[in-house]
Amino acid sequence: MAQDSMSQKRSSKEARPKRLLRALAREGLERPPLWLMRQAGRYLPEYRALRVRAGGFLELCLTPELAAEATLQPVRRFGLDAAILFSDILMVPFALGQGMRFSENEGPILEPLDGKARAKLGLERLAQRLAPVYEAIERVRLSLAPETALIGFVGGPWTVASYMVEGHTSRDFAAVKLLGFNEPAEFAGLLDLLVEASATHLIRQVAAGVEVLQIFDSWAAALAESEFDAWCIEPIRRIVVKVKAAHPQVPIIGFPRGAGLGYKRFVERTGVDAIGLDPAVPLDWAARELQPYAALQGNLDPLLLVAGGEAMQQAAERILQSWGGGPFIFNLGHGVVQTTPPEHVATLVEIVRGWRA
Ligand code: 1CP
Repeated sequence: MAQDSMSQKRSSKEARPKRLLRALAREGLERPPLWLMRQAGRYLPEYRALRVRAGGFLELCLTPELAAEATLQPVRRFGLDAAILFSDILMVPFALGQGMRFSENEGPILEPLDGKARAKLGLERLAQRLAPVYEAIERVRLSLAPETALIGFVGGPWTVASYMVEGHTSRDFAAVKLLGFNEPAEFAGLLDLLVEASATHLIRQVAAGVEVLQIFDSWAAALAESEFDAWCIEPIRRIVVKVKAAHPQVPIIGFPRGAGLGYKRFVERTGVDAIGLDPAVPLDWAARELQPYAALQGNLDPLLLVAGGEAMQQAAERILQSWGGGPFIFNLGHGVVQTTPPEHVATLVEIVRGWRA
């Protein structure tokens, strides 16, 4: 009898659609789903151990068993509503044939993209080079709880192009902007290649088992209005069209970080289902101007998660009050930073779980 009611309970739980998918379908929920950008990574001791085992970051991304384990670690520890595939936005340039390495201290270092290196880039080996990523997705799906959604992703073409052209993290984006201003046809060709590669990679991630997609345009704030339209909005709009043609049911979250007033045009023109917002976005403005058209995602300052305590609690509650009545996904306004105490993440999960609209 007890056994019976337990299995009944379990099957009714399995039948309930995942909370993240419900928010993305713009259902009103009693509490929002919660996941965190960069929820896997070096602030977790179990991740640091895994990275040592892998020998390097690229090796970790390209060994399906280990990438699946890194994906599952934060979900296991905190019980979040979604897992995000452990991978990187720079897997696309890697798969296009640009040499790269990840240094412990300097971050990504990419092969200089001179004429010769640029001519070498191509889509031919994309599927083969990214096969371990799709295998990692299949593995994650096998061990993920039925209520947890799996998110796949790519970088926005502008952000990925910035790493490809600059060769590393940039402060001023001088090389990539000057390529765009001085050699517009050449730069348009690079963005076209990235649109094609990114759409293909997203479509394959869905085929392997991801249920939600996010496009990270992390450096959108560096662009003036007309370049924001041409280099951020337009390539992402084209990716959304291609992905929706193949998988109309899969929701897409856009994250043009730091877009300011441009978030509104981004939502209107790209066709994304949800919009990721950085910590600087005013809560009332987003509720009024964006939430009627797209689910909101964000926007707690990642340093408040480092600080914890009252400051974090009050900020989290302000966000919940402002956005929790409509379609909303609780998240940070950018990724978890390395100095974050894991206990603060557990506290944040309790705050969001305990809140009611
Ligand atoms: O040393 C290490 O262990 C590597 C650190 C690390 C990690 C954990 C890198 C190198 N990438 C990742 C994983 C990662 N990157 C994920 C999956 C894990 C998760 O979210 O839980 C995702 C979604 C990304 C996306 C990513 N990579 C972005 C977009 C999001 C953002 O933070 O703006 C960007 C810009 C990158 C580039 C990148 N990868 C890694 C580094 C150090 C960088 C450079 C970051 C920078 O330029 O500031």
